[in-house]
Amino acid sequence: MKSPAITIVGAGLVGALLASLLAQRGFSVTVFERRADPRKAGFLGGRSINLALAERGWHGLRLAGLQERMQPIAVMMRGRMIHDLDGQTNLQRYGRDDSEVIWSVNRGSLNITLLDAAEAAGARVHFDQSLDAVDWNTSTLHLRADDGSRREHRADRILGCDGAGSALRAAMANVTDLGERFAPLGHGYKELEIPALADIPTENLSASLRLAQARGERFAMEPNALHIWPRGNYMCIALPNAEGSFTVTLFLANEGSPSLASVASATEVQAFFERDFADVVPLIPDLRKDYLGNPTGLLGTLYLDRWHINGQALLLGDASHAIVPFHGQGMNSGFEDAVELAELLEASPNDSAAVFAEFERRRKPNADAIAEMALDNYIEMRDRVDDADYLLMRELDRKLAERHPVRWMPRYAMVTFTRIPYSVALQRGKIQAGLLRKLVAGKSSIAGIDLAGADAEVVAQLDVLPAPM
Ligand code: FAD
Ligand code: 8R5
Repeated sequence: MKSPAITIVGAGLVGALLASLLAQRGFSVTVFERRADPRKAGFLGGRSINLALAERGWHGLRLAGLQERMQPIAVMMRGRMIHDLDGQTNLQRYGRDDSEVIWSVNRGSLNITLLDAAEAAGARVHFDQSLDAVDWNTSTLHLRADDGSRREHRADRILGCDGAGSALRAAMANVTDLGERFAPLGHGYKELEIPALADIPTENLSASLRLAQARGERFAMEPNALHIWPRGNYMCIALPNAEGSFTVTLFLANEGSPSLASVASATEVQAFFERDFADVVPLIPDLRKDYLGNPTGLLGTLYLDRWHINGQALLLGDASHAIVPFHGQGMNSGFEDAVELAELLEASPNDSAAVFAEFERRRKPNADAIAEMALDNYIEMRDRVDDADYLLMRELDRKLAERHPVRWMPRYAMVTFTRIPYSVALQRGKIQAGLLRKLVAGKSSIAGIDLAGADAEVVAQLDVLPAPM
């Protein structure tokens, strides 16, 4: 039997994984990617950008046979390292032990690993091919290369993995109302770099970091953590890179004070960081240059009512549900899309109309749920992590999880360490948060809380968790 043909637009993280999973299952896969081949063009040069990989992401990589290749180059992040205003730090563990952690991986290395696997599985990936338009009557993609040359490609089934600015989505919107809505967050971000310890001028370093540098240590801060500088309405975070540097991201309102608009000159940047992030200033030798030279990142949530047109085209990953970054789940949720779609297509290879409709039916509630939880987590990270009643709730959350391992799981853990559907995590999280709020009201320590009374409520309000996946 001839293998059904599938065309994928975009060989970013989701497109490359999906190409692997479908080629493995015997589909004839063709991919068109706008950028040059990162294996040739030196994607790894320039800035080091990293991503947090969690269980949903690892699951996709495992199915593509890539866990062994990524694990050695991933840096474990055990928890949040909170940096307060006077430079004190405190680690809040994400999970119970080192089996419940997240991993920092380099985007370039991950993309290359995924592309190698897709090609090894038989997918044909064409680089420097940008989707321009689609002729829906003849199901033909119109593609263009950088030198202006054009190409047409007949494609009966088109999968759009071309990211938040999807060209396929725009082409679909020409013929169908997708119910598209973009909700801007009102905050943007700037990326900065803490170089590897060897590359930081010695005169910037404290006595103990000078010793560490002399000993040849790689990192200027604790490597096995996601660092957070929570400052109320804004924050910085930093993720470690395997070679010893950290990528720092400042998240800040677009307008108002302070804001990306008000912190705009070299002097303002220096003064703002010295006031709010003093401990990290000496570790970012190019602070002003990074801030003024790097583009401002845009943040918001993309919602669509429809992800597909009949059996012809389907959007997945950021193309259909771009979200704010604060749960570190954009790629993770996109990988979950790729796995679910590959499984549905494998089961019904010749009924793409039914598969696309079923995919949307299953995934849309989960996409909406993680979009909402990602927005919540901004408030938690920037404002709540260092406050007393939050810390008490967190302690009780963990205590109840210990007392009721089959019923209670902190929402962060459901999202990050399991494949429990996001919509279930959201719904159970609401019940748990309601109980937590009630139990800690007026209390200042766990000793004052009636745990036996809490136990009864937990059993009454929460079913047994879905089986571990
Ligand atoms: P992309 O990875 O954006 O890939 C889209 C691809 O389509 C690109 O290769 C692009 O060149 C190509 N393309 C675009 N237009 C066309 C066209 N017209 N024709 C052909 N090809 C085209 N997620 C996490 O889970 N954890 C994190 O810690 C995390 N950190 C992030 C940090 C940063 C700085 C950013 C920006 C995002 C982060 N995300 C994170 C989100 C994550 O990057 C995205 O959710 C994920 O990359 C989505 O994958 P995708 O394949 O849908 O889109
Ligand atoms: N994305 C992340 C988390 C949750 C951390 C926690 C948060 C940077 C543009 Cl902001 C952010 C998380 O709750 O303690 N896990 O992974 C990744 C995050 O931001 C990424 C690096 C980012 C888009 C810039």
